[in-house]
Amino acid sequence: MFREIPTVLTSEELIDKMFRRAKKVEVGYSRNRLAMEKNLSIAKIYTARDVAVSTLERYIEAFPYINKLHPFYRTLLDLLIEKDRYKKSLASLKWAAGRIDSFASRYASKIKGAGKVEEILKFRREFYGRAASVIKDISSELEYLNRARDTIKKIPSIDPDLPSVVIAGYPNVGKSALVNRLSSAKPEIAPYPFTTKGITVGHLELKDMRIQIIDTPGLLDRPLERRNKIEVQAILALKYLADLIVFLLDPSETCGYSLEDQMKLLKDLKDNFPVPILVVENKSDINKSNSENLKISAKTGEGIDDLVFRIKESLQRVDK
Ligand SMILES: Nc1nc2c(ncn2[C@@H]2O[C@H](COP(=O)(O)OP(=O)(O)OP(=O)(O)O)[C@@H](O)[C@H]2O)c(=O)[nH]1
Ligand SMILES: [Mg+2]
Repeated sequence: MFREIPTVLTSEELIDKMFRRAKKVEVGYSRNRLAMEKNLSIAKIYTARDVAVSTLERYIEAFPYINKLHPFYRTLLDLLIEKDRYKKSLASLKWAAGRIDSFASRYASKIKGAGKVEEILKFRREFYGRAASVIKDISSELEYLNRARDTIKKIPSIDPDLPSVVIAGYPNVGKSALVNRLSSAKPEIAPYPFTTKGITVGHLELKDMRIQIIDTPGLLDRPLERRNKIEVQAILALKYLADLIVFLLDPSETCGYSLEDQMKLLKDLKDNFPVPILVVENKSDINKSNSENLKISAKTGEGIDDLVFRIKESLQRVDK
């Protein structure tokens, strides 16, 4: 959803683009040299204005309006960009477009009233100079927005409005295996700030429901206390996305973590996520505990139907 933001030109590139287009403008021949020069200059000015204004407006349109975003995205953006600077930069683009537009009208009417060709050319040059200087005035804002664009593009493209299940649990308990097992198509990796791996999004297609299954490698796989503040917030942003957390335990401990440590992580998530948590034991093919928890094997498929039933049941209770 954030992929469509165009590259933001530097002020030099934008000025260059403006003049290059204006240079190409031609008008029909007229015997009246003065009238012809006027038409030509006005057409050039309007072309330059159109290039500048439409480019700037395209940027303003393309950058997301943070306050209107889904809270999941809003939280991530708040962490990733300086919100005030972002808003000010977009406002200054709007200001620049307005300035250039009004210079264009003013100089076009000056040209209309001009009595000599030299005057026309002088006004045209003056317009160019002023338009270029307006764009130079916003050069740091343009550069900042281009950096913000790179950051925004790293935000995962997931549909926050689909019912979503987030899979949590220590490394190697079988989270990815489960997402693969549940997803009809190949899960896609969406970049996520603060992890190198990104999060994986698969879809569980049921007759009457499409459910997003999200694997979060490196995020919900160890206690929050071992994270810095920003990372914690980025992790907690997942609460806006998750309608249900499936917490995977590996009672076989072949994952390399004791069941005791795994239970500690579960408690940590319970304390921090105001989201229903379904505890599921994986690897039932090699180890079965005598607990009440749902038991599955992501490897053999045992218990998966029950799990799907439980997920569906839990999601139907939430109103989306
Ligand atoms: N026997 C058995 N092995 C399993 C099962 N599910 C996963 N595994 C194995 O456990 C190992 C880890 O599985 P992954 O799905 O990569 O685990 P993960 O939780 O995604 O691990 P990270 O991405 O590192 O957090 C792999 O070797 C899997 O083949 C299962 O149900 N039974
Ligand atoms: Mg994994």
